[in-house]
Amino acid sequence: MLLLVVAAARAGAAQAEETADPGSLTNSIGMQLVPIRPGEFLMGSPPTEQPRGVDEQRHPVKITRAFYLGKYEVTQDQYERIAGSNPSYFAAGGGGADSVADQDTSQLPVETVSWDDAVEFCRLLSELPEEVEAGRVYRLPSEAEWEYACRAGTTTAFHAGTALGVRQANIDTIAGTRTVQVGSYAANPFGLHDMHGNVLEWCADWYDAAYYAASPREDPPGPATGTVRVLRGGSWGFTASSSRSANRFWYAPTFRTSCLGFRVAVTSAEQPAAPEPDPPQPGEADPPGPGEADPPGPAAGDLPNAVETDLPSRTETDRPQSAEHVAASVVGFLRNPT
Ligand SMILES: [Ca+2]
Repeated sequence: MLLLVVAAARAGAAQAEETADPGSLTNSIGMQLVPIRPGEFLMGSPPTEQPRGVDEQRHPVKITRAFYLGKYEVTQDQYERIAGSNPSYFAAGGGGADSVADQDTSQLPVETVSWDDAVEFCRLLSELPEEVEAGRVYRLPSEAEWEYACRAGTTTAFHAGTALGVRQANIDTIAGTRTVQVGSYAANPFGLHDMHGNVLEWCADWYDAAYYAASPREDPPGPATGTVRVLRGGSWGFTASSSRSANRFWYAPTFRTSCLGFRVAVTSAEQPAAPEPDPPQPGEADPPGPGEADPPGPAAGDLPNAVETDLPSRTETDRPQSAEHVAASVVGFLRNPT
């Protein structure tokens, strides 16, 4: 009987975590992390994807090191437990408290955090004794890691396809006026939630519009210097096009608004194991190799060897998201006077 109860409980847990990867881990504060395995992909967008920025030149990138990435954006509860405070606008005591008065805000993503705040959170989390013992050093994902994980083998404008609707992500709509609980929308093929929408996510890199033209093909680390840091994925205050997998944003590392949050990455001693390939079937002439059992992506032989050059002749100031970018910034400032 006990076995049946345990089995039933496990079945229930499996149902609740239908996207869980068998190689995922849960850290000492209950944060779930998904293994991201090495692979190649085309970073940026094709010229046919509109609207797009001139900084999205599509080029091949190889991620050579396995890492873990937060299954969800960092929550207000997690942030407060580690940093000792909750700066969020959509929280009791925050400027947007009225709009979440009846909500449990602990599982909303933390926002109104700067790049500096996010990096400090990673440092403090890494110093927890349990995390030190496990050899987990937390950091922000690189811009390339973020897009690789967001695309999860897809080549369309969004991991969910060529368009993004309000049933798929928390993006700007008449109804979408605030953050929502992390994981409220379906995960991408890697099991990651809210890569599109909810809060924009800080990446480790400095931003440089011209970086893709000269970046290394393997594990590009971002420019050596800069004045603004990269953010990815759009937010509740931005329209769908700003959530495109290739879309790039930037803000000063000290900037905070209610649209900005983050998720953590970790390169761990507990390296994700490669999935077991399916056993070859009788009569199968060319069984898949281990690499092919990984999430789908363009084969190395399909990757062009150079940055695509047939870019639209628009200037930086023509970025299609500029108007809403500025609008959301203004909204953020108005809602979060600092
Ligand atoms: Ca997000």
